[in-house]
This record gives sequence, structure tokens and C-alpha cells, in this order.
Amino acid sequence: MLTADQLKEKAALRALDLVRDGMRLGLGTGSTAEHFVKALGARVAAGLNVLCVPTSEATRKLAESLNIPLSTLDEIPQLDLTVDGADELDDQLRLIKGGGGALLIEKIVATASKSMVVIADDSKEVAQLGRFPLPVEVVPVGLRATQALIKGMASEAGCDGEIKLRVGRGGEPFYTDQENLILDCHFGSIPEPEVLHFAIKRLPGVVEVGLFLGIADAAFVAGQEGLKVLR
Ligand code: ABF
Repeated sequence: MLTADQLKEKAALRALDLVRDGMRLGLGTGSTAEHFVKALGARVAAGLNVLCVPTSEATRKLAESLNIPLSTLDEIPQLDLTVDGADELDDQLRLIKGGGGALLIEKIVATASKSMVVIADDSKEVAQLGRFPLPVEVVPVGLRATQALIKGMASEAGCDGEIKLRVGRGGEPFYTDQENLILDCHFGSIPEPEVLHFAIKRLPGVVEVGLFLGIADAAFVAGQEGLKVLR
């Protein structure tokens, strides 16, 4: 019986098979992506030549500590491959991301990549998205108004539930790397992710929505029975 962490590592190592010399990579955030970055670091130490763009400060620090060559999207606007975790995924490769608070840069980096591959243990697989609270990144100005507007728009899109401001360990508001706030939307289920995404994304206070639709090209999902590839 493998632990959840061993399953995450298994998925991460499978994604490493996709990496070729000379590639420009997007590096995801979270504990599954961390396995990928660590394994990539070992390959770099052994002579692999890659140039990488991290999706968060945490990933940048980890990659730096492993001497993985880093750059920015301003220097390399197109990447070959991004490997990242997810909080939920369905069989159409629609994702909820942002549990770690890095959804904005994760989405920018994934969208700038020719290919985006999700790595996950099978606890992340769901028949319908929404059990995991949907993170929505918002600007601090007008927070309460934006929160109320999201609630209304979401309800019209068939999603009701509590919308909570994310707080840190000490109870203080959680700020993203870009100094924005996160509203976690406890919908329970999202019957039509595309409809909800469109409805919320158009609100001016909303920076980004943690729904990744039509972005992932494949997913490596590790379970006790083995590794599944979704395309
Ligand atoms: C990132 O890390 C996020 O988008 C997602 O919230 C989270 C997944 O974390 P973990 O791999 O630790 O479960 O990919």
C-alpha cells in the first residue's frame, strides 16, 4: 500500500519522462509539483539542460536551491511543457487549482506552454468538480462588493454556498504573491464549470478563477492499482 505522498511522487516521476534536453519548462506549485522539481533537480545535476519558469515564490526558492536554471515569462514567453498539480480534476481534464494560492501565475504559465500536464494522486479525481472549495483571486479594493457579486453570479450559474475569505494560520487575511486576496467558494458541486467561469471572470474585482478549462493536455494520476493517463 503506497502512501498519498508516494502516489504523488509516482505521478511526478512519470511526468519527468516527458522532459527532453533543451526544453523550456513551467514548474508548478504544491506538494506533488515539489516531487517533480526535486526529481528534475537531480536530472539537472546529472547534466540535463533545461530552462524553467516557476509558478510561485515557494517553487522559485526550491528550484534555486537545486541549481535549476530559472528564467521569467518576460524572457521566454513560450514554454514547451508545464507540469503542475491540481486540487481536483474530472474526466474531461477540467481542473480546480489554487488551494496553494498560486492560481494566477499557474494559469499564466500553463497557458503560455505548448503542453500542460497534471500530476496527481487519485484522491483528486472527481466525477463533478466543486467538492474542493473553488479559489477565486480578487483585488483587495471592494472586497465585500466583489464577494456579493460572485455570490449572485454563481447562484445564477447553479452554484450556491458559503464564500469565505482565505485566512492564514494566525487568522490574518492570506495574500497571494501578487498581493491579492482569495475567496474560497464552497459550492459542493459545479454542474457547469464553463458557465460559472464565464460568469465570475467578467467581474472587475476578480483577478482569476481557479477553474482551468481547456488548459491541461494530459494528466498522470497515480492510484494503488497503478498509473492512469488521461488525455
Ligand atoms: C498547486 O498545488 C495548486 O494549484 C493546487 O492548489 C495544489 C495541489 O497541491 P498538492 O499537490 O500539494 O496536493 O498545483
